[in-house]
Amino acid sequence: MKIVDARVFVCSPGRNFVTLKITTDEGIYGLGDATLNGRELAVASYLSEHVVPCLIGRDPFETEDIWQYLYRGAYWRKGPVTMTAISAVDVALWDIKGKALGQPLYNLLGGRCREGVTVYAHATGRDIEETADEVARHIELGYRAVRAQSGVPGLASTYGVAKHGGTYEPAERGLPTEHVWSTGKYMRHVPKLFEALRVRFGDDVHLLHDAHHRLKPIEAARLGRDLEPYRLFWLEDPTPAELQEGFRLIRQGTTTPIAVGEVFDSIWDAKQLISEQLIDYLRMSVLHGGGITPMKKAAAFAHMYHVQTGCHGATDLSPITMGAALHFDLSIPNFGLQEHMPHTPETDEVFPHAYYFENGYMHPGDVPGHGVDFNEALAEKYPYQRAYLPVNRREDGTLWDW
Ligand code: CS2
Ligand code: MG
Repeated sequence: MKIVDARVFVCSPGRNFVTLKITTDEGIYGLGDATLNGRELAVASYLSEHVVPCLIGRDPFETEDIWQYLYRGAYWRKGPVTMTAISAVDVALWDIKGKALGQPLYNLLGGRCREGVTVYAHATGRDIEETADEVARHIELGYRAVRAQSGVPGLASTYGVAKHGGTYEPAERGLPTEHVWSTGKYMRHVPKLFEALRVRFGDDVHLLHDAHHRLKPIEAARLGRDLEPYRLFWLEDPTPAELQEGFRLIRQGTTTPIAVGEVFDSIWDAKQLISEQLIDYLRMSVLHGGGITPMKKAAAFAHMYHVQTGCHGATDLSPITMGAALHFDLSIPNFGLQEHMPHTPETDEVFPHAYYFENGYMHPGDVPGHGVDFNEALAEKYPYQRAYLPVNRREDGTLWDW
């Protein structure tokens, strides 16, 4: 079997997505997600201009060698643009492999390790009460785990909370909006949110929170300790993770479990975090983490240190990534939890898929490959529109992490 064509599609059914379609001489095609929120065209160009010419004529079954070729053969390694592009190729090739062998992807990755993939939903609100009502709604829908993010008194906006209610979509068309941030206001507020949630919902539902890279390690230790009475399933991205040893300060200060990694594009970004057991969940995804090939290796390394996976699954990762991630989640021994932000109906129409939600679990479906398709004609009706993630500044104007 040979690769005879590879095309990149950029569309915007409600938000921007980049999709790679690789076609073989036997007519089988595979699909990969190449979406990098706010930098979509960089990945599209990297693929079209530099990667696609090298794929034509290759055997799509040679996933390992093609991955090594694209990673080490480029000389310039790592980085979100490069690794998202490589991910798209890798996932598309695994999709082809599954289709050619007539097997759902999970059977090529080790087979089922569990009945279904436990997912967590997003509950957001402008205040504690609105957020608690959203937690209640998602528990009603059957979710066993809910991430709670609420507005912070004294701040006009904060991460994870839609300005006017409804679902949260951080990328905005036009130039980046600027948000104002106060660590003090935030840290005083969050424990009150989780105290209210535990009083209303008791201890059974798993509660999570995303600090979104905004604290210094010692502040993260303090917040983790203040949240201990509410037994969070995890506190996510407590601090920017370039300084991996910085997480020692967090570990020394709290037993609240830590989840990190959605912005990582290589296991090297997490090696010390894992080997020193500074984190409990690795959030790397098959989209930004280089694809299924490296993620299997990352999960195996994490497993040695009691670290479980907690793959990123926001709406800026397309249904192709959700599909591929569910096959990955189902087939590894140290799966922890999968993020599930349902896409909009127009997105689901462009990306028809076999996966489904039932009773708090997601199931990838059993069709060959990853089970997600791409409606090219429909995608054309949603042309790309440049959009950016917001920028954050402290109250004195200092640029801060968003
Ligand atoms: C967030 C993401 O889902 C999460 O945990 O951190 O929504 C993140 O803000 C977006 O993926 C950025 O594009
Ligand atoms: Mg996050």
